[in-house]
Amino acid sequence: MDLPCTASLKADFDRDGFVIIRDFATPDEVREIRTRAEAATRGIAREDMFSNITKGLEHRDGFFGELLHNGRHVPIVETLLGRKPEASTASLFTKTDKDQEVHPHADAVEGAVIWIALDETGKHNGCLHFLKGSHRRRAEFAHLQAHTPTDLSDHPDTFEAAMRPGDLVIFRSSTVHWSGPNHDGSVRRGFNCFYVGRKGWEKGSMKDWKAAKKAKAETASR
Ligand SMILES: O=C(O)CCC(=O)C(=O)O
Repeated sequence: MDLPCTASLKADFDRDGFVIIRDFATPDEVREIRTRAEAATRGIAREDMFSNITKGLEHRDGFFGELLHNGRHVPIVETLLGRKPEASTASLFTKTDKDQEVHPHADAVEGAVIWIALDETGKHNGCLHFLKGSHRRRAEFAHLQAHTPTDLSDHPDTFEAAMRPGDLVIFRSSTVHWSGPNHDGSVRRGFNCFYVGRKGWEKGSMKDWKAAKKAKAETASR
């Protein structure tokens, strides 16, 4: 992976509210995330419209805790946000049901999200879409909700984020995003980490996670 120059990444992130870094994760990394995420989510049944989303992967497999807190993307997120991101959770987003949609919404006012494509994704199978610059027009889009349909397909600032396995998108939590239906039923998985963007990274969840990891290791060695 050739990392684009930090200054241009930051300029794009500040202007659009998201950046895509192509080929960020290697094929081996993608394979490991896929295999572990499938194992960690096996047997989980949910019936609601967000049954395709499994949060809390870091509690199911320490590998995801490492990625969430220490993944190679973390220093990039810090540079783009301009401060230490505070890790919230690691998740798997699938689209197994053809009708599953995540309607246009923003996740939060502060923070950032990373989403790594684990499969090829385009309009045909419900790729992510972003509304460029919407993080700077929060009041205008504050009414949007992930469970309420809003058609922004003809909006001039809509960006269709077609991605290949290993591509990474980093977006501000305040950037409006959505994903449409999976028209062709092909497998479409994304690995995502949420960061809340507050100060106190070392004092907050990182410390809790390290303590939980240590306690687990001590229990296992008894
Ligand atoms: O993967 C998707 O379909 C939606 C992702 C999303 O809404 C998010 O990562 O916040």
